Amino acid sequence: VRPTADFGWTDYHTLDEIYAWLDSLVETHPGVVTSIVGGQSYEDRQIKGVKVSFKAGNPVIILEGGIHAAEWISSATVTYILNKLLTSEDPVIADLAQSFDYYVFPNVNPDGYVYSHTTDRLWRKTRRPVGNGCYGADPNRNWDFHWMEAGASSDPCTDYYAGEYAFSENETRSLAEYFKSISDNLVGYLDFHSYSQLLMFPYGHTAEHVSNYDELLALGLEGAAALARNNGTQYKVGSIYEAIYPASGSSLDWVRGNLGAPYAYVWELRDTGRYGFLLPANQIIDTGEETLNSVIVILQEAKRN
Ligand code: ING
Ligand code: ZN
Repeated sequence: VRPTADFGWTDYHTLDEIYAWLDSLVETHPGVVTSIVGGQSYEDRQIKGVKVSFKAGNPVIILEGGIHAAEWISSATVTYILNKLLTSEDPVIADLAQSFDYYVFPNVNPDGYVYSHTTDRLWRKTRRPVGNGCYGADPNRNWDFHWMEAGASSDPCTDYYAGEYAFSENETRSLAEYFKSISDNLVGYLDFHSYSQLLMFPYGHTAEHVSNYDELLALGLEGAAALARNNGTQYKVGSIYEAIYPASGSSLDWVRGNLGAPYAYVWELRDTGRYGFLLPANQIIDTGEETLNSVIVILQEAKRN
């Protein structure tokens, strides 16, 4: 397992490597980084994360990655941003690092992530046997908020299987409990998927606008402009329902609908289909850097309010 200094962002990492790196941060940033467990998977792996807190009582931001196993750039981008929060000498980033308590989970679907490394590179779901000889529910359709109302399937053999009932999956059920436990001062939820180059916000289950739709749209457009600055990468901005497709039972809708996080965003990272889920590792750093630019814009606004 690679030590921290060599973690690098030039290759995608295995789950064990990412978890070892998270553990190493506790040693390299004592008093700032603590190890946290957000939940448990069907195959009994931890949903491991870290909390970054420079001072007590800050408002809370959650970063979620890897809910879909195939989307490796999601986990890589979350670790990239986490590393910058801890090490950047840019005063803007250092200030944002100190202004919030961050709960960071690069791999909220660990069984799926392992399976995508060992067996099926394009695997999306969890890994529980769910009937008809098929495996896994879509962990981004299984949350208990307008569950199974739109853009989800009741067929266990499809990629968009919502599960037998809301929170039927260990991963989503345990993670939701954890999120509730840290939700007192929750202001932001930043979620990362791939691919399509979209920056989106709730809701996915309905075309109806969330209460701060206008602000989320305007801020999203500012974020997308900042994202384009380095490499010209173009993003579209809108609600999930409008920008991609109806989708209910997602973590983003649940966090917004149940916990009320005002700044809830999801990135569909690079690219637009040339490589799709198989984004080459030599694009991780550029993706991380441009995405961080948009994250900064959103966090600065969250800090002002
Ligand atoms: N896209 C996401 C999906 O779960 C999404 C889009 C994100 C929907 C967040 C709802 C909430 O379908 C991919 N590629 O997984
Ligand atoms: Zn996804």
